[in-house]
Amino acid sequence: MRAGNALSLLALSFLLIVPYAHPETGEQGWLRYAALPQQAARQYRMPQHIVATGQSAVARSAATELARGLHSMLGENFPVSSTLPGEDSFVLGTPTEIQHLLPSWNAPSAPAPEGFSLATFAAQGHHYWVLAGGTDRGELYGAFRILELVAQQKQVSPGSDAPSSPIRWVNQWDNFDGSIERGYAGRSIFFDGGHVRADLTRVSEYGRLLASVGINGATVNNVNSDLRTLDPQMIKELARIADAFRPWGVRMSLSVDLSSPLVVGHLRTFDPVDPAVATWWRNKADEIYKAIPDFGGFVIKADSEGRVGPSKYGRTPAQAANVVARALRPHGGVVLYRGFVYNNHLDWNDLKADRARAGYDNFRALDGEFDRNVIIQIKHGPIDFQVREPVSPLFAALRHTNQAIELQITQEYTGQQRHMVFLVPMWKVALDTDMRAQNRSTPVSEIVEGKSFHQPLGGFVGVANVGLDANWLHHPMAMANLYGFGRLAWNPELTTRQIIDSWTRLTFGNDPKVVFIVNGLQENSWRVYELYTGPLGIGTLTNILGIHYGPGIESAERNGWGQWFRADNKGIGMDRTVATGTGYIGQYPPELAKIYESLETCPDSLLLFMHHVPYDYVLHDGKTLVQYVYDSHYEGASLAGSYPSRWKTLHGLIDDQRYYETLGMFEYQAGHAIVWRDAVTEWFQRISGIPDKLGRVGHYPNRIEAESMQADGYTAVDVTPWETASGGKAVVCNRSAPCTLTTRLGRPDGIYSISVRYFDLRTGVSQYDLQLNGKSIAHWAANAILPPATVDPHLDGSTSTLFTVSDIRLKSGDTLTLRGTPNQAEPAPVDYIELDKQ
Ligand code: GCV
Repeated sequence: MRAGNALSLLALSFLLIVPYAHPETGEQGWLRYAALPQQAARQYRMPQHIVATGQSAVARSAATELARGLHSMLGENFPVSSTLPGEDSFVLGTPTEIQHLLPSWNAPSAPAPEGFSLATFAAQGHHYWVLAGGTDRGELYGAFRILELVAQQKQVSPGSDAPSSPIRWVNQWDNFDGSIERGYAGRSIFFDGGHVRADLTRVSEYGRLLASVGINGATVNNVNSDLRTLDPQMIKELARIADAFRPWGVRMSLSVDLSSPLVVGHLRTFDPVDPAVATWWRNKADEIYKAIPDFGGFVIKADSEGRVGPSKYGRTPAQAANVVARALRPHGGVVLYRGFVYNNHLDWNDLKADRARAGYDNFRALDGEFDRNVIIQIKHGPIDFQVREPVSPLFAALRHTNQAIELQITQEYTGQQRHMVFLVPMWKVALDTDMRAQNRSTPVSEIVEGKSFHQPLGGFVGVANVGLDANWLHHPMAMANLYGFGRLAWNPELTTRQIIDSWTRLTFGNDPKVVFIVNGLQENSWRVYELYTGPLGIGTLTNILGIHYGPGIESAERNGWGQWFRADNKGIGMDRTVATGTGYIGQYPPELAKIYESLETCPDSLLLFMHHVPYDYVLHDGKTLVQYVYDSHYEGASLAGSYPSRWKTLHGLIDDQRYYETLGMFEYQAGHAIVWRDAVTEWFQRISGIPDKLGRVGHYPNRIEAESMQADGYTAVDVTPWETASGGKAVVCNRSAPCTLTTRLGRPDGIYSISVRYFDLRTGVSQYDLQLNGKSIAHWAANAILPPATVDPHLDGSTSTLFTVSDIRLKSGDTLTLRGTPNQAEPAPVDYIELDKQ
């Protein structure tokens, strides 16, 4: 594979498939570097030597990663040296370093600081592929780009690229005890038992994954920050994490509590305007930079959800952010001050109270008062990562302040990595929203890039919360969100299709059938999830007082959290209009406000976020609101129900480990989507008093309620909230011996699938045995690792689970028995059995 005189390496669409002999855990994410089919590999006529002109750890990573990836995919060895070997070579470095070795090479144009350019060059009878980075990070990003193209069997061509903005960070909400707030993939890769872990291998692997998509910063501890974070001993420990990230160009940063001068420094105050407080922050910054020279900066959550803040002293967020920023500034550090400041004790009886207003109300007046190294980190919507929200009006209100958009990769309100929800389409809607600030085009992406209002810093923050699970995020499909976040942060103009297509090829290979099915499943998954959870901008309709997972509709109402939708038996939705409501809509620039204010122009997808309307209100498509809720939930659950069979068409085309893991996830999701469907539709039917025109809601002819079966040992209990169990009831076995439920079937003879709806708690592992005419036909254990990560002892929409056995021949008069054996504090609970003719 000698280099030709150009980079025209064409190897598109080879249909040869490399058989999947080895099970894969998913730990490599999208960096699998699977061997290319020989015919495809042969098309890449590349130099076989890599020259690393730079000496930094990042420059070395660039060269060794390129060698590792090309070797793995193309099968040849790619030795790395620091001098020219007298043969065709890749040459990696900054322009100055490259010119030192190749004096006759002229840099095409200086790459942007973290950008790169790739060019060919011939000298002294050899061909060189010159990868020049604006910095060593740029080189690394260029090396990963070459590898990504080869892995997808795409052409590698000369050209250049650079990231959209300087801030491309992940946040991890990890606690020092090793738990992760809103983490759904195991324990922390950073911490355990109050300390930094001894073994940080996973941290370095995480750094590699992050770098491969251009992420350059990671805040490693929870924004609800441990008060010991800035303790001298802890800083020493934390420096080890920074060391592990450093070779990948990922700068570590920390979430800090504003009370640190008082709590850690033992001052008598943390008032930001007190000179002693300013000195304390300066000294602390000096101490940190001694231990961590490339430290990124601080993330600050203050005056929100129980965190203290400048309001304690009557000071503003700008005063608080600036005192910290001034301490970091000499070292090149930044402050990400979160715009997520709101009062969670709002008065439900006040019809003008509105949590969505908080970001704008708290920050708008401070525009221009923040120092140049302060960035306001703003969640993409004004509430809190619901399945659908409008963009925060704060983006358009800050015109003299750096901004970063905060996106949530961890699926707190979107299925907690037990449901497949590819979030890039949702993020694209936010980023592409044209705010029309100053009556001109100002899409959110350009605002946070700093382009719209000429701000020097800004960008993208993704709350990732990867954990120790081998595949990082638990659901194999969820890694597309981490990948997609990085790709969008680099270039927000990429399309959803471009992103998912690359991820699928890198993750599962280039087989056209695999690519077609996986792309299709992922691309529509947000829409599907929205269909069976929270419609029309109402919010996710999950239990907001619990773990934010299963349905729990009225938990949003009548409390101080302000996630209200103000339903009564006449209508539903928050009136946020200027005319009659909370006035929130008036926080948008006039052109956008006009669209949202009018029922005629407000998009249906945001209807209940912006307006209060009756249940028989007619949507733009001609359906009444309530009928839309019924139809969309049946449609969504049916689409989720199709995931297992669509996935099964890939059997043999994906390694068995990831195939079966994903299949199990899809089967679970299909069952849980029905819990959602039934809970939301029944709740709407009860409150509105308007029946489903198609007669589906509340009528389940194939269902046998557990409480109506003949019980031995089982007793009926009420389930709370009522809508999360069929008929509002379940049965439990409160004795140590097994209990049974029996029924005599009167169904027409035929082949059936039998589904058992039960509740899987973390408090024990109950056993279930399904018997037909006394003979066991299925046996399973309630041992799923469902959210919550903490023990939830409730029978509810979070623990409700479906087990299905297919291809069972039933005759009229058969006897069906379910035997449940409780275990520890799990009483083998059952909701219903459903028989569906196949
Ligand atoms: C880390 C939501 C989440 C909290 C999170 C908070 C935040 O309220 O439920 O777990 O706290 O957002 O973003 O600060």
